[in-house]
Amino acid sequence: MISLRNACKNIIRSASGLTVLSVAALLAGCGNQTTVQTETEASDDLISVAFSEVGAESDWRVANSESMRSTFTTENGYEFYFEDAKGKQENQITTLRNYILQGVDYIVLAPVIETGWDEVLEEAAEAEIPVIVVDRMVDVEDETLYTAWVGSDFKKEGEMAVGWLENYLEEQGNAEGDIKILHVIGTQGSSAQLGRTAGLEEGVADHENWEIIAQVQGEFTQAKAYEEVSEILEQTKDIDVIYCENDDSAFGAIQALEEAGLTYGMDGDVIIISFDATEAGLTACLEGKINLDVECNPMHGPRVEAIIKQLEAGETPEKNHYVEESYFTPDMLTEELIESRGY
Ligand code: GZL
Repeated sequence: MISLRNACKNIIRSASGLTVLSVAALLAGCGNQTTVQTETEASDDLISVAFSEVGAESDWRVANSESMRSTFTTENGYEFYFEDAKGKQENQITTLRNYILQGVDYIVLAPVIETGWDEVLEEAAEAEIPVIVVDRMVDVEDETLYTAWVGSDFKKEGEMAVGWLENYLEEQGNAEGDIKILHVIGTQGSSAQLGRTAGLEEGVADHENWEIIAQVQGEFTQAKAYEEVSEILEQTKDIDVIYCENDDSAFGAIQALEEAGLTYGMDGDVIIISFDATEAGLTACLEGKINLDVECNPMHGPRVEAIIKQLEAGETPEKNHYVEESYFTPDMLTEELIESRGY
């Protein structure tokens, strides 16, 4: 007796070369109709890796998707499936269910937020499909529901920013002055937001002269951050620091500051702190528009592949794989360094 998954898998395997839709028609007998986007040909001896991505909300996210695509190629021995959830958890859950029905070998999940994954991860476990979580974390009752996680220590990123701000204010002879901080939050409930926010809020709690005057939802996008910061600037221009939880929202804040006639960056009145250290972010930093850009490395493709290779070899990978990260200020940067980083 073969499991439903293996029956579906056998249909898929024998359907190599068919279009996804015709494969879907074959799968119809396996349950609800499903269509999944394959980015490589189906083949019997390829390892099928199915990735559910958050979206394309930022330069960081685009680089993250590209790292996965360029790793899981046919030439490297993979059949790669990719779905962009457009920032919606319900889309990711539907995608995961399609992957389970498809009978893929591995699921890779970049979860938009931490909660709400228990049920679908239990379904993946019942189908005996290992799930590797990348970037943000999942908060589940039973941590055996995912095989491994690869990503950043987001609270440490926030702590790096706070430590830099302490030193910078000291150097500027402003360690004791009142510091008014506008906090541009990333996607609410995402690990990156939770960690970077915790780092800042603990830093503010440790400095009685630091104050968060407002927390606005930047949602990791330039457009939303611009909209929210513009609204705040209509109420007050008495701001010393804007703490943006990614580069795209920093660009939105900068756009709003320029329209309000305020100066910012190395030679301006408002200190700009950002995260991600993407090419665009580091270029703005080199130009002195961003005072600090904390690195958050999106190149998870090779890291996920290393885990899959261990699993294929019957080895047990570490559960959590933290990426080593640093930060950048204008004086640390050159065009060559930025060019060399690959994202
Ligand atoms: C961080 C990642 C965040 C980035 C944003 O690992 O989850 O999501 O900081 C992206 O640019 O949108």
